[in-house]
Amino acid sequence: MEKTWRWFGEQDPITLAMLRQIGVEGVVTALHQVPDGEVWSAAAIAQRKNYIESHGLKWSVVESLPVSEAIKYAGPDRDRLIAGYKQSLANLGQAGITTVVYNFMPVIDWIRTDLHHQLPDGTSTLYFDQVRFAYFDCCILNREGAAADYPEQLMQQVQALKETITEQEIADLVDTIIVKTQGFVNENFKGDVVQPVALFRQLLDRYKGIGPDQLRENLRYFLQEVIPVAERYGIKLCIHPDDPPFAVLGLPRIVGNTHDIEWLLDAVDSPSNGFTFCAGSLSAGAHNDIPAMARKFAAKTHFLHLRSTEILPGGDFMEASHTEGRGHLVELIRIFEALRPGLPMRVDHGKLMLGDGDKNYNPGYSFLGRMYALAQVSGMLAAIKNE
Ligand code: DNO
Repeated sequence: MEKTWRWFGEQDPITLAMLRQIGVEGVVTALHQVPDGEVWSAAAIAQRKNYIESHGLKWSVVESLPVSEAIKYAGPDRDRLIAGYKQSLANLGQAGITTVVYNFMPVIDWIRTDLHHQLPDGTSTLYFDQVRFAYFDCCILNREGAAADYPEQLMQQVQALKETITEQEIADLVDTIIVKTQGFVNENFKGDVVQPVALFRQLLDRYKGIGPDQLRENLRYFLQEVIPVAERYGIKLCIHPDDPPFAVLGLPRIVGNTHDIEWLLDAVDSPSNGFTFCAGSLSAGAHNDIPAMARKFAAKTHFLHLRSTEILPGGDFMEASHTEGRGHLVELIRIFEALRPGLPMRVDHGKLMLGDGDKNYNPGYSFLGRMYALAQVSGMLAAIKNE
């Protein structure tokens, strides 16, 4: 396995020199400065690649080359945007950067309701609270028909929360769900989002009438266009699964279980049409058996995200330690080492520990927490190699 690390570019307070000291071999990054829908120029790619290489590292994976919203909902602009996507792929391929992550989640990428869930040992982790999320949907977004999407008992808890939630908690919930978790990865919420709720509603509106089948057709259309270009340049495109892996806010999500992944891989049968095996996202769905999925999809996995989650009795979930939880990382490393040695791997969603919390890192992307996780994973890897 190649040990990689998600790095956010020259602005990242975690420098490449730091990464070399902790055993990182390859860099995962994106041209975050390029606005949505614009082509990644050969010059901008070369500049980033040279910067990485001048620090003795290599640019192993692009995460992500974002798929514009209008491609997902099949807006009038989609063919122009797809043409741009192909050009970006060609430019990456010509630069020899051939593992490219994307996702097809409408409007909102990964979702958490609390970025500072305190653990008894003094560290904190990311948390998804079902009741607070339903509150956000039903009482902040006021989405039409939202209440019908939740079980009766959960709605009773939402009613109870309504009585006690403070203005500050409401503001924090909006900031967490829309701004903080999205701002650094989601083109819809880049920069200063002045009216996040209003913007969010507008984005949701574009998906009115689009169910899972239609979204699948839009994904198929995209793949049929871009995969031939990826093939030409030896690029392995690898879709990131939905996080969490189930429908939210009335939006379809179509990469959340074994059936979905089979559909995706069949939609265009090509070595360039692959998967990012994110054990954390997949494990947040009680329906997913992670080691079984790893065995099934190892051949089409081009990139591995090693993290784990724990589903709590009421249905909330949170990030688990990298040595525990539903991700079964020991077994996963064993499977991928046997079937796909050399695959790039990164740890994900570190805890906040030992002062990480004061550093303003992107949520989930702490330094010490991720370094600790990388050390855990490196230990597992060494033990498995020795078996
Ligand atoms: C969050 C990440 C996601 C993921 C993208 C991939 O921490 O797991 O933002 O990178 O969805 O396109």
